[in-house]
Amino acid sequence: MAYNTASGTATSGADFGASSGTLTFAPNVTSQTFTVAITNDTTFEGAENYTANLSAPTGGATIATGTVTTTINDDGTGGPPGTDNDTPALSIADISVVEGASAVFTVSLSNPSTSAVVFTPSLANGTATLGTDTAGAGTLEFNSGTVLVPVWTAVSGNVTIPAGATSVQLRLATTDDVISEGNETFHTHRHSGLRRHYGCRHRHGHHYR
Ligand SMILES: [Ca+2]
Ligand SMILES: [Ca+2]
Ligand SMILES: [Ca+2]
Ligand SMILES: [Ca+2]
Repeated sequence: MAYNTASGTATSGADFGASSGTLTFAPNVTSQTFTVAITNDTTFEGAENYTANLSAPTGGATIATGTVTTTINDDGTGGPPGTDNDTPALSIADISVVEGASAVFTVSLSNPSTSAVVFTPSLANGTATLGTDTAGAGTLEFNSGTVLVPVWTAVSGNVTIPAGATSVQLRLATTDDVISEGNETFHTHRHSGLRRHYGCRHRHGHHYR
């Protein structure tokens, strides 16, 4: 009996190794196995599937179930023998800026995704007061260009990290006053993605008088 694999939403040769051959059942033997190698990459793809198919039986056998579908999970729900998890997690790093300069934050993804990742940034006072020590929270911008050639665009609710990208920059101007205030902080929050929940982590932006 012949067997082979075929792409479904998973791609043969990329997400799994193509497998084909012939299974021979010796007299009185009732089962045989074949193996399909699954590729472990670091990109989040979500569940994908392929099929394994049987054909051309000999010796008078017929095929009862000739096709099985296998689903490949990469979100930690795959179960034994592994719990591979490529689910991207968002993080944002602390920065310091000189008063009067713009605070530029980088929001990073732990893993690239084949889908766009959408999140909602928000700002909160630390010892710095939004709108006084910084520009108003409504003036937060994101970089819709590249790091080398930035295109600063006003944030209107959500920010999208395109499929395949692993970071986006946010920018907020700080206010250059003549008052000695010491070092001040404010917080950038990034809230849940629309596609899945990423949790919320707070980071501080510092600016120096
Ligand atoms: Ca894939
Ligand atoms: Ca894959
Ligand atoms: Ca993986
Ligand atoms: Ca993957």
